[in-house]
Amino acid sequence: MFNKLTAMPADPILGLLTKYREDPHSQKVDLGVGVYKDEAGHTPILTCVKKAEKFRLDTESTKVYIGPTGSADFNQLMSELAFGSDHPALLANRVRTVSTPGGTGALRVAADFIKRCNPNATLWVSDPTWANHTGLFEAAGITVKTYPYYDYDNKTLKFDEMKTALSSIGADDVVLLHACCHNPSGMDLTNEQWDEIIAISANQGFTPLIDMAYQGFGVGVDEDAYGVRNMAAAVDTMILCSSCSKNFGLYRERIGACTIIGKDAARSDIAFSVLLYVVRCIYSMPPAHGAAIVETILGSETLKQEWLAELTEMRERINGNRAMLVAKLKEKGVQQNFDFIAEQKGMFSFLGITPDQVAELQQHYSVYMVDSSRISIAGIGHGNVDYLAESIAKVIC
Ligand code: PLP
Ligand code: TYF
Repeated sequence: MFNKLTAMPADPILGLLTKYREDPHSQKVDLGVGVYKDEAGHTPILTCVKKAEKFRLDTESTKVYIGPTGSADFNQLMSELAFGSDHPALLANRVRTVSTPGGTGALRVAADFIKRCNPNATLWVSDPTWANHTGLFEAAGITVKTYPYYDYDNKTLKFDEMKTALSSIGADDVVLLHACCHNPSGMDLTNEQWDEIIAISANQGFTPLIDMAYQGFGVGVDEDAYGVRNMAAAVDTMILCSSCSKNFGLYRERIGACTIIGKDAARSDIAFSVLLYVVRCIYSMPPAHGAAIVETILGSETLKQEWLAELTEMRERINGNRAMLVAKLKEKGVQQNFDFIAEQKGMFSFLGITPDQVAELQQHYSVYMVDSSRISIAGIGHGNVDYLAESIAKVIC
């Protein structure tokens, strides 16, 4: 049965982590996988999460099946977090949400749902996009194509080309947009650019699928949802895939949400029944523990304030790292302009160096990043930034 199989390549991002762990170098630097790390290089459990977990442990009375939608409270609080509690789509009862196993689960549910809406739909993703997007949607039998996005030469957006490409996409297709903290480029749309993309989406009639894996990591919880909120107010149909992995630090609990918005309440109900059918066919029901933590936090004003403070601390550390790396590179005599790193948002930026230079950094200096030269900014700290900047300077100068 298994004899005809040929080996698949390992996940290039997660594979780096294994290599890094096995490297004995005392000054090794991990800029690979996108997880938040503190100054000590540790990914801590948020204090608000610990408190919520203790509360659940003390009060939980059953582990009975939760049903395919997951927790109704979690779903409601997550859609309010994404859209704001008084959003017109919520008030018009057009929003339907299911809890999912992480943002990845939300994307896979969305993929199978799209396949049922239109088996011939093409999904358009930014060039570049998160490495898993393509595989996830192709696994559901969806054709994936790209629209221009990041300008590697000028470290900016190919905004005019992006608009031209989106202006030729029709109502049968789906366009995937990153809500904020674009993975892998760190290059986000400004609010004014979002306004233009939203106008094109409404005009063309395609369905926007917004992937929000980093709400609160860019500018702030509300600011990062600008595109999500204004898109949802302007189009008839939309899909939102959210993740609680980064902003609640719940990576291994696997919790996220898939939200659909239909043209009116009746059509949203029909679409929701299909969404639930899709869920039943994949994993039946989502895990409950992560959702219980998030709903406890978002449902308590005190814990929510604590969460917002911890999220702000994570965001500010990352932004501080961006500025620190740029300053250190200058200090080490690097002539090349890296100012763009300080201006980009979220966990990632491309250094913009060649694959050979990436390999040299890994082999000679034990500095780990994805082949594309994407760096995970959270891996930088006061303790390693000198060594990191010196290593980069030696490789590129
Ligand atoms: N979407 C993007 C853009 C991501 O970077 C990630 C990775 O963290 C995900 C989705 C999936 O997140 P999760 O770990 O919740 O499955
Ligand atoms: O891009 C990243 O690094 C994060 C984490 O299969 C991640 O999104 C990477 C690979 C993967 C799942 C999550």
